Amino acid sequence: MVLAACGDALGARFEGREAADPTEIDDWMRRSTQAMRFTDDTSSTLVLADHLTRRRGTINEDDLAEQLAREWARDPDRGYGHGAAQLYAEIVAGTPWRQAAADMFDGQGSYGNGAAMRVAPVGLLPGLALDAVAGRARRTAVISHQHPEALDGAVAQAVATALAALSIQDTPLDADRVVAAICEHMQTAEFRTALRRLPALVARGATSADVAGEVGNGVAALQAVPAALAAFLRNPDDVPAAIGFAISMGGDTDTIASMTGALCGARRAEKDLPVMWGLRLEGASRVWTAASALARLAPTEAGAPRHG
Ligand code: AR6
Ligand code: MG
Repeated sequence: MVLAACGDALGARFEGREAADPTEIDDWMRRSTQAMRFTDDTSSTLVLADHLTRRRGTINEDDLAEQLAREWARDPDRGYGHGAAQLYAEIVAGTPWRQAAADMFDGQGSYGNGAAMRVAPVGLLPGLALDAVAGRARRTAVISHQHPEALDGAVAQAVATALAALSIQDTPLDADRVVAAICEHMQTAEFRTALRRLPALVARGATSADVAGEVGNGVAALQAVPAALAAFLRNPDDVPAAIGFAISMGGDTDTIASMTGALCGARRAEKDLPVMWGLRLEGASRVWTAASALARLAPTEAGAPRHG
C-alpha cells in the first residue's frame, strides 16, 4: 500500500503527457527531495483499506459507497475522474449508488480504471483464496464501475496483487502462469485478450514505449491494468525500475504507477521502499498505519483460507 501511494504520487507529476523525458523522471524519482502529493488513487485506497479493516475483511456495498463519496466530498481536489466526481456528488445528494453508477455514460457504466486503482487492499487480505479475492474485488468495483471491462480490471488487479504477495521474491516470476491465473477470473474476452499479450512482451524485453504502443496507457481499465502488470512483470524485483517503467509509458501515469507499486510492494519486503520516498510521501504514516492494520487481520477473520 505504501508503494502504491508512492507510485501514485510519483506518477502524478507526469499524468497526461505522452512520453516524459527520462532524465526528468529519473531526477524526480531518485534525486528530488520535494514532497510527493498523492491523488484520488490513494485517497480511495485508504477508504477501502479502512472499510476492510473495520469489517474484518468483509464488504458492505452501501457503507463503502457512502464512505467513498464522503471522502470525495471532504477532499475533492485530488484529480478524480469526471464521472467519478459526478457519481459521488449524486450519492452524497441521496441517489442510491446502484442507480447512480448504472446511469453513468448513457447507461454503459464507467470503463475507467478507478475501481482497479483502489483495489489493492482486497488482494492483500491475509489468507484469502483467489476466488474470494476476485469475488470481493468485483463487489467493491460495482459501486462505481459497472462496465464489464472496469469490473474485470478491478478483479485482475486484485488477483495480481494476491499472486504477487504469494510469490517468492528474487525467484523468477513466470508471466505465463501469472496471466493464466488471472484470466481464470475474467468475464470479458477483451480483458483476456489484453492480458494474454503480456507474456510475449515480457519475454522479448519490451520497452515502456512498446508496451504503451501495444497495450495502451489510457484511463480505461482495459489499458491501464495490463500496462501496470507489464511494468511489474518486466521488473519484478527492482521497485524503482518498475515504477520508472510505468511512468515512462506516459498517459495515466499516476494510476498505472500506483497499480505497479501495489504489485511490487506485495512481492517485495519493506526494505525495498526507498527511504527518501517514505520521507517525501504526503501522509506516509497514515498509509503505514492503514496497511499495518490490514496486515494484522487474522486469516480466519479475513475470510476463507487459501485452500477453501
Ligand atoms: N464512455 C466514455 N468514456 C468513459 C466511459 C464510458 N463508458 N467510462 C469512462 N470513460 P471515471 P475513474 C472515460 O470518470 O475510473 C483519475 O485521474 C471518461 O473520460 O469513471 O475513477 C484517476 O487518478 C471518464 O472521465 O473515473 C484515474 O487515473 C474517464 O474515462 C482515473 O481518473 C474516467 O472514468 C480514474 O478514473
Ligand atoms: Mg489519480
